[in-house]
Amino acid sequence: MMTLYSGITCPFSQRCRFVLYEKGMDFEIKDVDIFNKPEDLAVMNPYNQVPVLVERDLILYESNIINEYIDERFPHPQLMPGDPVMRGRGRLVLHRMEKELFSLVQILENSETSNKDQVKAREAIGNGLTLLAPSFSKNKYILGDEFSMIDVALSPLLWRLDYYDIKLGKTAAPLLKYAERIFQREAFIEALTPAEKAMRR
Ligand SMILES: N[C@@H](CCC(=O)N[C@@H](CS)C(=O)NCC(=O)O)C(=O)O
Repeated sequence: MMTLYSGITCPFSQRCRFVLYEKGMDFEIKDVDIFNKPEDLAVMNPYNQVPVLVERDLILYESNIINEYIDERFPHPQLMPGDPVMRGRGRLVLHRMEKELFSLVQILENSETSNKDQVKAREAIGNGLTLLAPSFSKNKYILGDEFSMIDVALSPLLWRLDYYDIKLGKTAAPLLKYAERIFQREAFIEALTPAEKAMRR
């Protein structure tokens, strides 16, 4: 059985919990307090971070790498596109998402970053998401008509917009509608921790 070491408010861990519930197989989630990390976390992950996935002698870290493994190990429903061209595009979008949005999320998650950096990060995330918003007028999901791993990867940020105090432009309505579509998925709801549920009322 797979075991996921997961932070109860960690957006990266939420991605992996979401995929585990989408697959509907047996797994175990171990909650990790990131302010009081267990000693074995640094043994499993040289960056000493969650999420970490353990399955027998396999230990994986990095949320997107964990999620691709789960997707290949349990192919139904398939969350990475089956077609190599679309899969290539999907990976590129994931890469850009990490570089342009989630590097800023990490600034907001790190209590040691300066207030000035946090303000700048909030503003840049708001602008980036507002630019992305019009594409959801024509597309149901990020890659088109099909829900995919790329939607999984973005969803923890969308869930935290109010919690992070991120302001979106007036043209962001299609993005918010898209976010609600993701939030209604059974697996999304099941994957939320009580602390994450409390982030939105
Ligand atoms: N790029 C990593 C980021 C993981 C990450 O930043 N985890 C945070 C919690 S949200 C963590 O473990 N922080 C504790 C620390 O860095 O000491 C991923 O995608 O898994």
